[in-house]
Amino acid sequence: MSDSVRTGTATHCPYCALQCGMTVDQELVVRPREFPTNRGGLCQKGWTSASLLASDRLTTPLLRGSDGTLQPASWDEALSFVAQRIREIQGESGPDSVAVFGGGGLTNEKAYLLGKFARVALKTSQIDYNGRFCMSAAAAAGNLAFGLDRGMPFPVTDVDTADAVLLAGSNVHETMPPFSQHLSGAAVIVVDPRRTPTAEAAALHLAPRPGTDLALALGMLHAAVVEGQVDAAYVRSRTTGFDAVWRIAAQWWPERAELVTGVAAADQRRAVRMLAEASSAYVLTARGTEQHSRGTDTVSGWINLALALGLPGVRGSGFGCLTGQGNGQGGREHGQKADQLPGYRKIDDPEARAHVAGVWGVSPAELPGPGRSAYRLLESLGTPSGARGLLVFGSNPVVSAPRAARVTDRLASLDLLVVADFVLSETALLADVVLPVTQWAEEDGTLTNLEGRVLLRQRAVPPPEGVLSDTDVLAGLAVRLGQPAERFPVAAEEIFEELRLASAGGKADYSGVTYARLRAGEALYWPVPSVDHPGTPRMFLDGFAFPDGLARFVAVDFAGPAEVVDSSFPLWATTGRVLQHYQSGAQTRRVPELMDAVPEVFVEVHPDVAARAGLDDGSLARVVSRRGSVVARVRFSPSIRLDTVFLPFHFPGAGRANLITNPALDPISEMPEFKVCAARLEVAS
Ligand SMILES: Nc1nc2c(c(=O)[nH]1)N[C@H]1C(S)=C(S)[C@@H](COP(=O)(O)OP(=O)(O)OC[C@H]3O[C@@H](n4cnc5c(=O)[nH]c(N)nc54)[C@H](O)[C@@H]3O)O[C@H]1N2
Ligand SMILES: Nc1nc2c(c(=O)[nH]1)N[C@H]1C(S)=C(S)[C@@H](COP(=O)(O)OP(=O)(O)OC[C@H]3O[C@@H](n4cnc5c(=O)[nH]c(N)nc54)[C@H](O)[C@@H]3O)O[C@H]1N2
Ligand code: SF4
Ligand SMILES: [Mo]
Repeated sequence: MSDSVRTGTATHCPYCALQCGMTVDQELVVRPREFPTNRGGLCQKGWTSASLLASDRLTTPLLRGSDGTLQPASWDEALSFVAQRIREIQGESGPDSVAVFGGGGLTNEKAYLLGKFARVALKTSQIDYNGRFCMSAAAAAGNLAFGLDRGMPFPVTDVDTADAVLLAGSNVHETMPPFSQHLSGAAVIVVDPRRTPTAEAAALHLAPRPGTDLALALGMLHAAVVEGQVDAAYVRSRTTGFDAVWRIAAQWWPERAELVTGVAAADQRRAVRMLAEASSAYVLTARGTEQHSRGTDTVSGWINLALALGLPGVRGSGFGCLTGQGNGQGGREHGQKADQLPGYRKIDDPEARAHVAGVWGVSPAELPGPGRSAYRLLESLGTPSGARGLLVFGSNPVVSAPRAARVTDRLASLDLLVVADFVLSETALLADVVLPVTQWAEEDGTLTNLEGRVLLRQRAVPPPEGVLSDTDVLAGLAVRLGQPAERFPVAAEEIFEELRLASAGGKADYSGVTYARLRAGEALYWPVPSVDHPGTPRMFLDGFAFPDGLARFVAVDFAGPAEVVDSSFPLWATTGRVLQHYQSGAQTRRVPELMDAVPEVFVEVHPDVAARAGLDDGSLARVVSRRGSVVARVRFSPSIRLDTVFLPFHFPGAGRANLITNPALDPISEMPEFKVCAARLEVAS
């Protein structure tokens, strides 16, 4: 037996952005591996991740037949059919009549090739991806304040030595369990309306009303100023714009913030003191604080607090956003976003267009401009101004998009829906063509984890017969659409070589990253502008990414959620995750151990609130919003706020939390308001 057979191939988990190190062997046994983010730990999803390699997956293309059912087809039939329909639709209605929807789970190579496929082979501007639903608000706020967006601009292991960490809207104990190791030395402050396992383990739990985090951040900034905790020398030498921010925060004395948020003024002051008195402190945000119709402003509020305390760009302290999907960071850098080209370049910047067009061998004028952001793209499908055809790679919007009933209706109205996936997801079930693709352990590719480190996920096992990689699919379609084959390489390393050139000189510069360096185990954090550059584990130590090197305070004020509660909808509903399920659940609902642990959707509700609605623990509730309703099992939670209920969004059909969510969009990032809507509880009949 060779060594690699016995110990398995070193690779990384298919799920979240922590990208825990693991090995996978020929028997499909997963073992944790020592890696800085997980230090030999894995969560239950990681341990069971090989299950889908063996069972309940697609191994043949499917075409919808004349009887309306999905029928097996050959690859040539399926790809030729798709190409033919694309030609017909675009011939009638123009290039933008075919759209593309990508995902933050795709490798860098796939995300890059998908963006190129859309702009060059389809010539469509209509491409966006599920990352818009994920960290887009934090990315926008990071760009505004620091001139650049790298979720954590420092290695995860830097947090190990922190004295205090504020987690705003993050439930890391369930969403990235091994990350908790990095918090063990710190006094942790958790901001979450629910008493999650993360809040339970914290030194201080602040439980604001959903959608009021910005008022809390303003109250805390006020407290910092009044109690003399602002780092005046830092504010003077490393930032600009404090005065305008203070003019707003001056009106947010903690007692006023308490009225809005429900967080005691004394606790606000205590939290600020903990951060200010720590010699090493971090403020980290996640989806709880970001997925709001004022998500960017809210993150700006936390950044303003961090800047006032002198944390960002200082060794041993900092501000960061905990990116979520496996390649949530890389997925937003290489051009599957409506307004971007590779290297985190803007698609409307003439220099960026000229550079990327040069790498692609086309003229800059041929590249389309910016398209619609994710929800707008989905909502416009099948309407007179929207696309008639859609290709989905790496997302399951029937379950995960806001106002899911409307989105499902739009998808059903398409003339062509193509879904590449390895399982028959709820979105694939609606498709005209389903293309079965290889999975993580069956292919090579790079991902960029939550700390901006580029990782090589290596092929560990051969794919089953009948499946192709996403890159084969894109190349197969591109050639059938008249593109030269050499323009659409399929081998990951070959695509990466092109990505290096395309990203060179951009903000996210990968030109110095090579597979050889990654195979040799080098820890490469972008930017890596040349092959002899060591990478950039810590950004901003010498200055922020603006010509003057100064960070920007951004003047923001609290506005509250996009809808209000009233006598018909008296509660705030919020949504999120449980440990055992991943996202839309397309993958984890197919893993028996995970389904045994959490088999169905539930609604967390305070027993007193449930009683008032006539609901018992374990009974079925209908949670109703102004957009629809979801049926969920009642789970009593004596620690949740009396005005708040919580639902996980991992379940299909009538259990979709997104049947009730509000698609109100943040004007800056176009992030939907997943984390708060007005609702009521009824007994489900
Ligand atoms: N088990 C599991 N792990 C995952 C994932 C998964 O699906 N399952 N997905 C991955 C991905 S893509 C992501 S983006 C991350 C997400 O990771 P997290 O952001 O940690 O996950 P969420 O559960 O969406 O939201 C976190 C918390 O926000 C709270 N919250 C709700 N409303 C508010 C509010 O108004 N203010 C504040 N401060 N908090 C609020 C919720 O109660 C919840 O506990 O997880 C990654 N890891
Ligand atoms: N109510 C509510 N809704 C939410 C959220 C919330 O907190 N509350 N969170 C939002 C967030 S943060 C996110 S990230 C989204 C995620 O939601 P989705 O975009 O639906 O994410 P997944 O469920 O991971 O869907 C990925 C799909 O692609 C497939 N897939 C995985 N890898 C590949 C690949 O390499 N190639 C191809 N072709 N397919 C692949 C999987 O099998 C799965 O079917 O949900 C958002 N929706
Ligand atoms: S924490 Fe994330 S990367 Fe690690 S094992 Fe769990 S899902 Fe996989
Ligand atoms: Mo996410």
